Amino acid sequence: EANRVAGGKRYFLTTPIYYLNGQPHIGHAYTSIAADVLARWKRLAGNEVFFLTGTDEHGQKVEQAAVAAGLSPQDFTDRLAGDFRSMAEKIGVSFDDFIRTTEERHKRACQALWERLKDAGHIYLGHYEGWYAVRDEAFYGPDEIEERDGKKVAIASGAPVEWTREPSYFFRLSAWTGKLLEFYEAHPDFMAPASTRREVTAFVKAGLQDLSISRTSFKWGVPVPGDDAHVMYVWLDALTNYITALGYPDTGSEKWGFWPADVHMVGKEITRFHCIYWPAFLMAAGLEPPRRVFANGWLTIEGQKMSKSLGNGLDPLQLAEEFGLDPLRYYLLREVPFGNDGDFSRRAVIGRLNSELANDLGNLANRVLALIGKNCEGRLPPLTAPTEADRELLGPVEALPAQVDEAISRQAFGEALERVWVVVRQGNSWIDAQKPWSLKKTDPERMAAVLRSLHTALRGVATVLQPFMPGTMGAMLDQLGVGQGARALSDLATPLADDTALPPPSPLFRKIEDAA
Ligand code: ME8
Repeated sequence: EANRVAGGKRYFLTTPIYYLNGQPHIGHAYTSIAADVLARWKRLAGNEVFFLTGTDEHGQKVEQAAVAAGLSPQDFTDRLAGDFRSMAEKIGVSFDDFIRTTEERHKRACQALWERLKDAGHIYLGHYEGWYAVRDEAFYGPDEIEERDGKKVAIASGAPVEWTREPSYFFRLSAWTGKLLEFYEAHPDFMAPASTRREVTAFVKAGLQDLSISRTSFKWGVPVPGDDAHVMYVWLDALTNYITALGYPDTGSEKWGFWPADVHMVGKEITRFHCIYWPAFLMAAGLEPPRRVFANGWLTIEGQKMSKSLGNGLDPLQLAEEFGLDPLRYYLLREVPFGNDGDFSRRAVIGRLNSELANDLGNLANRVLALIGKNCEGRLPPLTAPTEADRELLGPVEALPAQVDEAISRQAFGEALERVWVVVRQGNSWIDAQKPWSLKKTDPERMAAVLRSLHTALRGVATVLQPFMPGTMGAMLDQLGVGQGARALSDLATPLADDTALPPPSPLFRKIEDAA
């Protein structure tokens, strides 16, 4: 059956773990909301989902931020991790686990991975000399830095770099150049979008150097087993979070069955770590690499780069307050093809809220439900054999779950929404063509059948939109009389009982006047 969506699988997905060096902002919310839509969709399709998010708490950058705040790193990170966690909850991120890299389980996993790599001969002690950017927690080669205003900075990020010389353990990354290229070749879906795949492949083709994976110049990190003078490089520490959460090194557990990850959702600036270092570490440790890394593009705010000094508007909670959480979530995934760079603009949010949510969808639902309330005593009209006209409306509705699934499974969230809006717009022209309001006197049976078809269409639309707008679509399904236990994709095959009593409808979206 072409319209069926396959479920029943284990699905493991992650967000980046965010650095605790400042407050959460809309950029973090962007990746987390996209990952959340994917997690909710996979659950709706009947999969067993494990959705991981959390915070990256070690490293010099966090240590320096703690000092600047006048707190110990532990107190500082405890406080900020709470902010990140509560932000995630408030924007509807339905995580199954929230990992903090300062947890004991994580130290254990990092040290176990280290020992495994060491025992297998992938780690050696040398010493490091080179350019280090604290802000990026990354080393740069001489060709990757330049001078700006008399200061040496990393070309890619603009972060100031310092000449660093210290003893360091190294991971033999140079040995993985060929194996990584083979791996990319054999797994065309491993990296997306295409721009990421091209950039990462080109970088690896240029040849990889061994990677410094320990530091002695500060203490805020996971101690290297057997050599307390060193803490682990924060990216080795951070990437390990994805297996810590599955209980590593206990690979016999039930939870471990979620490895390899189905997708790591990340921002495009951290693809080098996820697409090169991470699979190399894993393969070296005899573990499977993740199935996929998807890199979202970079968000600007009203055409401006997001700056450290947080303007009010960048706080996702304030934006959710201003526009409603669900319109905000909808906008973020609708405005630009996911994977491209994009801009956050208040006018554009308001435009989409007013036209697509309030007019196209909200009004259609309200019109249909008001007509059922008025003309059918608030009871669902009986199911009848569909006419050709009904099939014109309902055929595309039935095809929606498979189409949306196909788009969401490759993280094409905007395409998924466009598919749904094709049906929503069609619903609007269909009701105008069928004119149920004028059938009451002439053909009440056909009026009832038309309203029933529209109800079926609205149920299909609300069901597939739940992952994007969980609160509002929950309310819409309430108004449609769809019980809590009948909201999965598979429930769409079972029609609602005739005569189901529907509550009085109320508007789903609140329009906003555009001040500009
Ligand atoms: O990099 N546009 O953490 P981080 C789009 N701790 N996405 C944005 C964004 C923007 N303007 N700003 C932030 C780290 N993001 C590491 C990750 S993972 C093992 C360790 C999102 O706090 C995007 O997903 O700097 C980006 O990759 C992430 O936040 C960076 O968060």
